[in-house]
Amino acid sequence: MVNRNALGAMSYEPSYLNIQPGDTVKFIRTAPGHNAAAIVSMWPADAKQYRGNINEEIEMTFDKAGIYGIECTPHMAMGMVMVIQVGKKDLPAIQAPKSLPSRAKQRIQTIKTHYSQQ
Ligand SMILES: [Cu+2]
Repeated sequence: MVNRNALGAMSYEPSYLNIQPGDTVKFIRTAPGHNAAAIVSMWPADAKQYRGNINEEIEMTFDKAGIYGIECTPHMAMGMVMVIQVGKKDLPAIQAPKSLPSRAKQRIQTIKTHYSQQ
């Protein structure tokens, strides 16, 4: 959770992870005032949802393949979101729900472009 990176202000570094079922991700606080929580509308319906408190270095374990959106609750409207893809890397499959704030949708598009080039 950082205040700025290559993708812009208020970001996760990295903003995209491709991991395998059973992997655990720990969110590290490098700047204060952020959290990491499930974007409910961008989360597999039957997967465990997590909601970290502000400044909490939460660990999330992903047992099911799928696409998981993570939000910083206070900065979601500023576009502070990231995507974890469990299973095969498939950036075109990532779709931002229409209900997300516009800057969050823009960030997800930026993530898809940025991480397709890696
Ligand atoms: Cu934040």
